[in-house]
Amino acid sequence: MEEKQTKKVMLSGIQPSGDLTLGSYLGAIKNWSARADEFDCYYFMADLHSITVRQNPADLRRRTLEQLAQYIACGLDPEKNTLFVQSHVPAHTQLGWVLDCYTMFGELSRMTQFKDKSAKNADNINAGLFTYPALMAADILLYQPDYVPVGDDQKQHVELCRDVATRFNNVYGDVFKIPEPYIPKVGARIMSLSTPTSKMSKSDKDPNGCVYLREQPEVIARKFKKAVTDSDTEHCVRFDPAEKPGVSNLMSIYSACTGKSMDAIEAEFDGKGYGAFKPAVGEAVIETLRPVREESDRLLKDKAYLEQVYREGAEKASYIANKTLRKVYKKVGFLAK
Ligand code: ATP
Ligand code: LTN
Repeated sequence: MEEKQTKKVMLSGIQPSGDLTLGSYLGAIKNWSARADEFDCYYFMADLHSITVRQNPADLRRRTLEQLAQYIACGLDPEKNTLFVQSHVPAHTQLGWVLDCYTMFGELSRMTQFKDKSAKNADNINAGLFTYPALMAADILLYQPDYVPVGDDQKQHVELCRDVATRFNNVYGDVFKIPEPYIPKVGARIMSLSTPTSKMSKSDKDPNGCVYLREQPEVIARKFKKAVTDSDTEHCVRFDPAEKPGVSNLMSIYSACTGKSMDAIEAEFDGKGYGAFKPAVGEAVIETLRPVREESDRLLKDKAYLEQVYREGAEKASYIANKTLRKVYKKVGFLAK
């Protein structure tokens, strides 16, 4: 008898807390779109997560829709991927509460993102910011994914999710699949162009450090010409993240955009110095992002289409998520309706 082939599952999300950056594209989204045929894929706009930091409501709404347009423009075909808004699927908050009760205070206290964000938002260290990884674990576990494609900074949260799922399974049997983080070899941590020792981040106050997906080519070119390189005297293009963080970051970006190896890049710019290298990286980025900008601009003119995508997405996502939620509710002992 022929066996039914079930595809492996991939899932990830990004907070609509700012405009998407080259970092989130190379670290995460690029990997999402490459695997749509092989996997059953779920990608969402993590709006519930984004209110852990104060947001302007109108901006949040606009960015959530823009983010959906950019997901599609990056190559996520809504026919092959389930694209949805996190707050449209109530199972996330429902399972989030249950997992709050299976996540330890000590575990949450160790999360680097919590420490970083509470330092940056000292006047608003709210409970949501603290328990955020338990909600993220719920986002993931509802869909029983095999892989969670994220950048390096999210690895700690995926590991916590695995620990919470294992703890739950140890009590109640095999309820959750234990997922693996899926992190790219090049581009897992793109650094700021102006401060190459800190991560490029969409909520960064310095706009020169960050390249946004929908930015105009002239602006991108200018940012790369101004990118901080290193104050060493050799002025050569060599990959050495400890000694030459600025140049090494630009090399990672160039490699991720062109597919060239570090050796090939060193050879290409041998004897040419930073003056030739920086504009070349800018050009490679402009060409990588051009189709994303053009296609997302086009999609944003068709609001009805985008609405249809997120409504259908929420329906498909809810169906799967509610199956897991029902099982969890039953296991923990909630009386059936
Ligand atoms: P925020 O500033 O709001 O914290 P962010 O710019 O750091 O946001 P996220 O929304 O946290 O980005 O991340 C979206 C996805 O992109 C995550 O999977 C994250 O790991 C990845 N990512 C974000 N920034 C980078 C980066 N600089 N390099 C590689 N991957 C990144
Ligand atoms: N925490 C992530 C966004 C996020 C996520 C998820 C990623 C929320 N839920 C589930 C993967 C899977 C961030 O801040 N980048």
